[in-house]
Amino acid sequence: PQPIRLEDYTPPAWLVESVHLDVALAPSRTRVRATMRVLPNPDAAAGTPLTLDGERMTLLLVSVDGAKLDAGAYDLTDSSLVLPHLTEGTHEIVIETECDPQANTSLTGLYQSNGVYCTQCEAEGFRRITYFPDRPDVLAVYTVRLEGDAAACPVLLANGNCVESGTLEGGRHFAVWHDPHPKPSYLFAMVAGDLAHVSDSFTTRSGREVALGIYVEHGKEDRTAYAMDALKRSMKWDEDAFGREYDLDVFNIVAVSDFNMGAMENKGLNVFNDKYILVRPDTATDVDFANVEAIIAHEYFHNWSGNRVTCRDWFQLCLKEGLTVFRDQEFTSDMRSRPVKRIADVKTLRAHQFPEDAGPLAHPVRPTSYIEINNFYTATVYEKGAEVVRMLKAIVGEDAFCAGMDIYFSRNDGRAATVEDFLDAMAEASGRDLSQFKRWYDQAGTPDLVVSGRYSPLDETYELTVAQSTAPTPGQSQKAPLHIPLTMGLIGTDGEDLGLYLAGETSEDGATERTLELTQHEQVFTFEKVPSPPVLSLLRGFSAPVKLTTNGGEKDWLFRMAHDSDPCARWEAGQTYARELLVAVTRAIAAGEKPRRGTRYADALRNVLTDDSLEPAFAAMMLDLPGEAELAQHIGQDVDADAVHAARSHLHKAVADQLGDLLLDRYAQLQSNAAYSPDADQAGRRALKNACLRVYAGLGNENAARLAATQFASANNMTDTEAALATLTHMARDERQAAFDSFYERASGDPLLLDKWFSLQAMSSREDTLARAMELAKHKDFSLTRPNTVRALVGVFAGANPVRFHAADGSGYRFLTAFVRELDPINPQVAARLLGTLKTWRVYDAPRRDAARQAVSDLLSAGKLSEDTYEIATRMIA
Ligand code: HT7
Ligand code: ZN
Repeated sequence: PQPIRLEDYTPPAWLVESVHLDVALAPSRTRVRATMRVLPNPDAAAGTPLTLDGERMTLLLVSVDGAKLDAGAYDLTDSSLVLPHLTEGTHEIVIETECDPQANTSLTGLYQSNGVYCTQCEAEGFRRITYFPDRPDVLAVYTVRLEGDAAACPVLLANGNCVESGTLEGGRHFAVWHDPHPKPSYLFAMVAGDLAHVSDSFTTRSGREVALGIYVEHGKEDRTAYAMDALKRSMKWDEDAFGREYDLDVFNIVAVSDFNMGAMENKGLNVFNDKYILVRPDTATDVDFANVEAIIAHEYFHNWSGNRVTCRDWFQLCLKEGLTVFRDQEFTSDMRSRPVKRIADVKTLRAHQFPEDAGPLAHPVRPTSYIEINNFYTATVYEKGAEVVRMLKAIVGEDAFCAGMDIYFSRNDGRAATVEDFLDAMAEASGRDLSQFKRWYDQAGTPDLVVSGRYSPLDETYELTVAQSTAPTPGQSQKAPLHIPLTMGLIGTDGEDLGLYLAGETSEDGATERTLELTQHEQVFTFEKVPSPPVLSLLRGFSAPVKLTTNGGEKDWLFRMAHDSDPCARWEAGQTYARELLVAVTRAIAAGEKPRRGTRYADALRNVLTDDSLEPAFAAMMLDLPGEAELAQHIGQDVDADAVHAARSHLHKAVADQLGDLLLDRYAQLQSNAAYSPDADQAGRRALKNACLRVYAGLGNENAARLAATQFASANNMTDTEAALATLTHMARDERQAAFDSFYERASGDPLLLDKWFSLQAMSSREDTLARAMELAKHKDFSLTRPNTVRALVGVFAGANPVRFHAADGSGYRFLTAFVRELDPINPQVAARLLGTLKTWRVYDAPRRDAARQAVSDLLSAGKLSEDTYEIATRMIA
C-alpha cells in the first residue's frame, strides 16, 4: 500500500453543496439513494473529473442531472467511482447503493450492534455508505430520510433536527432529519433500533431550549442519570469557560455495546461505547464514573473544536483531538481536584505516550504520512497534542490564550482548518513569535532535560544550567531545540518557597514560582538574593512533556516529598525516589546481593499516611509505586521483565512490612457507611482506602487475603468490589477462586461486568495467567466481534501485565500475534490497535527482543493482513 503524505495535500477538485440521503434499512440489504448537488471548487485546478470514494458496497445506479449513466460512462474500482466526462458545472448526481450492515464486523460504516443499526464514519466510514468525496475539507448540508420496520426500529435518528416523520404501509415507518450546519462526511450518523429513551433539557445562555436524549438498551435506563448530568454540566462549562454555546434544538446520545473506540462526536448525535454511558454504583467504579464524565464532556466539546471548526485533512487530527482533550482535562479539573487530575493525566501520558514516542511507532503530533489513518488515533495525537496546547497557554498567558481561542473559533467557524490557523490566532492574540514553538507539532520524541544547580554563598546566587536534547526517532535523525516552558521554584531550608530574582531582569519580581522559557540547546539562568542553598523544584504542574534529570538525590527527594508546595512536583519527587530505589533493587537482585528495603522511603510514605492536611486522592497517588512498564522504559535497554517484577514485589513487600499496622489503621478509618456518591471527595477516600489495601497486600499473606475477601463479601459498591478482586487476583489462595466464581455469577448476562471479570484475571501476575487467558479466549462469554471484551482480555494481558506478556520464552508475544491474526479479518482497526501493545519490545533483553521480532515477522508472513495491521506490523520491526 502507498502512504498518503501531508506534502501532497491539494484542495478538493469538487465541492458538495447538499446531500439528501434516502435510507431503506434492512439487516443484510440496506439501500441508500444519495442525491448530491456538486460543483467545481473555485480554489482548485479546473477540469478535473468528479471522483468519489466508495468501498464494500454494491453500486445499483448512477445518474447525472436526471439521466441514468450506462456502466461505460463511469469508472468503478474497489475504492472509487470516477465520472470522467464530468469536469465542470453544477450538477445533481444520484447514486444508489446497497450494503450489508449485519455482516459488517469491522464496525465502520453502517453496522448492527445487538440488532441496533448504527454508523461510524470517522475517519473514512462514510465511503461504505455511499460514494462521496469522503474527506474532511468537503463540507455539505445533509438531509436524511430513514425508513425501517416500525417494530424492529421504533427509533430512527440522524444528525440535526427531526423535520418530519410518519407511518408507511407494510409495518414500516420513516423520519426525516435535517442538519443546517455544513459538515464533513465523517460527522454523519444515523441510528435505528428498539431503544429506550431518557430525556431532559438544557437552556443555553442565549435562551435556546435544547431537548436532550440518551438512548440505551431497554432495562438500562437506570444507568444513565450520571451521563445526563455530566452532559448538562459540560454544556454549561463550555459557555462559561470558552463562551461556546450549543447550536441545535436537539442533542442526542446513543449507547451501543459494539464500538471500536470510546465515543464519536457526530453532529447532534453522539454515539457512545455503552461502557462510557452506563454507570450505577453497583456496576461501575469511581474510575468508570469519572470516565463517563470526561468522555461525555470530550464529545460535547467537539461541537466547537472539531465540528464547527473542523480539520482540513487527517494530518491535522491533533487540531481537534489535542485541543478537545485539553478542554476536557480543564473541565475535569474544574469539576474535581485540579492537582489530582493533573497527576492522573501525567501518569497516563507517561504510561502510553512516552513509550510510543520512544519506540518504533513514534510520530509527530502532526504526522507527515500514513497508510491507514485509523492507526493515528494515538496517545501522541491526543495526549501529547493536549500537552502542546497547555504549553502554549503557559507561554502566551491565560488572557492571550482566551483571546486566541476566540479568534480561532470565529475566524475558522464553518471551515476546515490547519495547525497553522490555530497558531496564527494565538500569535495574533499574544503578539508572540510561535515559529519555534511550532516544532512541537512536527518533531517526534520526548525531549530530555538535564538540569544542574550551583549555589554560590559568596554572592548569594543560584545558577541553573538547563540542557535539552531529543533522541532520534524513526525518519527523524536530527532534532532541533524546542520552545519549552519550564515552571520552577526554589525552596528554602524551612520548606518555604523563596522569592525569585532573575539576574538581568529589571523588574524586582520576587514571585515564588516562574516559567522559564527554554529555546536553546543549553541555557543558564542565574537567581540572585538567594540567602542559603535552596532545594530546586522543577517542572511544576508538569509544565512540559519532557524527561527530567537533575543533580539532586535522596535528600532532595525526601525534602520535596514533605515540602514541595506544588503537588505535581511533590508527587514526582516520590516517584523519582521510588524509581531509583527500584533500579537499585533490580541490580542488587541480578548481582545476587541483598536488596535495599527502602527504609527512608517507607518513612516518607508514613508521613504521607499520617498527614491529614493532604487530599486523600493525592495521598493515594503518593502511595503508588511506579509500574513495571514504566520501570522498563526508565531502564531503557536489555530489560529482564522477571527481574523488574521481582524488584517491585520486593519493595512492595518491604514497604508493607514497615507500614503494616498503619496501613490497617488508615484502612479501617476510611471505611464509611455513607450512601455511595461518585463525587471526587468520596471517591478520593475510597482511593486511599483501597491503596492501603493494595500496599498491605504486598505482604501476600493470609491476613491480606482475608482482608480482601472480607471487602469483596461486604462491598456495597463496585469500586470496593473491583479493588478487592484486583488484590486477590495476584494471590494463590482459595479466597481468590471463591471471589471470582461469585463475581462471575453476579455478572451473568451483563457484558460490562463480564468484561471486568475477564480483565481482572488477565492482569494477574500469577504464573498461570497466560494459560488462563488462552482458556478465557475460548470461553462462551468471549467474542471476537465485541471490541470491549477483546480489550478486556487480550488488551489488558498485553498492555497491563508486563511480567506475563514479556515472558522470556516469547509465549506472551505469540499469544498476541496469533490472536491478532484471527481478529484481523473480522475487525482490522481493533486488531491493529492490539498489535500496537507490542511497541515497547525494543527495551527488553535479547531473548525477548528476538521472540518479539519473530512473532511479528511470522504474522507478516502468515498471509494477507489488513492495511491497518500491516502498517503497524511493518513499522514495529522496521
Ligand atoms: N473523534 C473520535 C475518534 C474516532 C473514532 C471513534 C469511534 C470509532 C472509531 C473512531 N475512529 C476515530 C472520537 C473522539 O476522539 O472523540
Ligand atoms: Zn475526540
